[in-house]
Amino acid sequence: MAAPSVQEVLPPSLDSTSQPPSLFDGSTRLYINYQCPYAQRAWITRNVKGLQDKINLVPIDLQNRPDWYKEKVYPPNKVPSLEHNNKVIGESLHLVKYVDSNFEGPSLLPDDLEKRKFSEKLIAYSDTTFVPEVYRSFAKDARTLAGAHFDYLEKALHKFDDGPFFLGQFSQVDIAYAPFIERFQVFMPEGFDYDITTGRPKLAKWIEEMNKLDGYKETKVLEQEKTVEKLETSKMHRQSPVKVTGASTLVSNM
Ligand SMILES: N[C@@H](CCC(=O)N[C@@H](CS)C(=O)NCC(=O)O)C(=O)O
Repeated sequence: MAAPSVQEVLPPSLDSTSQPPSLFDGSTRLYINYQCPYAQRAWITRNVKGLQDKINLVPIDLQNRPDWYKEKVYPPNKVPSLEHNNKVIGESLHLVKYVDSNFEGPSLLPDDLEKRKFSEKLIAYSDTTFVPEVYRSFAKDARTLAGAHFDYLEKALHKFDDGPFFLGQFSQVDIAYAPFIERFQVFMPEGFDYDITTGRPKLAKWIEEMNKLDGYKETKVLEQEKTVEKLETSKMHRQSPVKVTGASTLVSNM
């Protein structure tokens, strides 16, 4: 029987009063924010590849950012970014690919060429179309406009039937979508009385299967909130716990 996984103790967020870590000392650091869906992509990748001991998490309080983050770590001043081999790189989709190909752990892309081609199409669709269009729809007719994009995903999930994930088996594609679907699934019923899984059995199954993955579950803000909140409070941090259940949180930090 597999040993039960030990849940990682999450570090508290660093803010404007915090000293930087000892930068460029050979450690690999993933700068994130606990509420950021883009950062979550890189965080999931690190976890599912079993790199918890190789890549240190450095959470940043985006509302009260330390100056050194922009000045010394990542001038675009966004998360995620990865400090690795004396360089810092950013952009979540790039980081998912970078971590997958430059670190040990199971590969998150299949060898099959057709699947690889489809992965490129779906990963590109996530940030060029799915994420911006669904957010934009909140100001218009969300049920119809966003609905079309969930239909697109439902259809994509029908393409390979050798598993419940976008390429059959779990891959980079699932990581690209998970943080956003997680938020839309919570927010759309509340904001628009719209359940994204109704009439979309493949999407419902995908969510169910995603929620079985420890490496993903550990990044889910709703489930982590209490742990993080406790840590923040114990360190007397000023960052108030952020709920992911409201529209403001969905669009904040974007
Ligand atoms: N395209 C970027 C987006 C990253 C992003 O927008 N991150 C937000 C937090 S969710 C951020 O750092 N915002 C701070 C800012 O824009 O100043 C990526 O995919 O990594």
